[in-house]
Amino acid sequence: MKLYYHPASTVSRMVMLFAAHEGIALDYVLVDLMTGAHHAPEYKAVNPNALVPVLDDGGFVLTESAAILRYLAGKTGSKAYPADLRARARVDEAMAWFYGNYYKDFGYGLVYPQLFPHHRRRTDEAHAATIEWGREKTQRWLGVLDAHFLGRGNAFLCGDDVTLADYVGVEMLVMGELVGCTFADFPNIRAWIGRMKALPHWAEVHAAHDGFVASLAGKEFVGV
Ligand SMILES: N[C@@H](CCC(=O)N[C@@H](CS)C(=O)NCC(=O)O)C(=O)O
Repeated sequence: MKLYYHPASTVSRMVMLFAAHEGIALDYVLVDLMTGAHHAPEYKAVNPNALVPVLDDGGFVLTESAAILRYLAGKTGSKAYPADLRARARVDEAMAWFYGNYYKDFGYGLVYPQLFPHHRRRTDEAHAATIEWGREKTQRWLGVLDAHFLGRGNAFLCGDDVTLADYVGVEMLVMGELVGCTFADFPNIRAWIGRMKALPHWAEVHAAHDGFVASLAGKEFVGV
């Protein structure tokens, strides 16, 4: 199986870390987002969205990180995506929460506008208002994450075992390290991130991310 990916991509890393934990052998095909390789016609023939990641399992081409994670978990029978209907529904619920609620405000409201020129708003005032909005909404979501998902004495989002929701969630949070987020007001979140970081393969999967974070050290950002 091939995975088209970029190592600094949040949604690529979810799949990379899960695959590493499950011992799933993937042939990694680098799509260099920094040079615009994802806009090349050859890549758009693979994924017309011009985004990573993409899984190619013997010609079965699958986009969307959530679908890829579920497909790989199904293929290996991973307990990270439990077979029990209600346990699986909890994992789906948490995954949907991150993609639908959290990411839009945190990623598109707070992180990306501060990092990428094409996310910059047209005026300074509009730009500052976007970031303030993103920060406020993010604070609210983090409160829910800290108290509701992680506030029941559970080690991971859906209980005491790592599930697909943890791979999704933790990558969406550590992305914030790029703009100096420490989640200082949210002890359960910090502890959970620590537990995820202590799992095997974290360092190798996050080498590019860590380098990106280090390259931004000393810059002024608004974080949470
Ligand atoms: N919904 C997609 C999102 C994919 C996505 O946004 N990928 C980013 C990397 S994190 C990308 O390829 N960005 C390239 C660009 O925006 O030009 C998924 O979950 O797989």
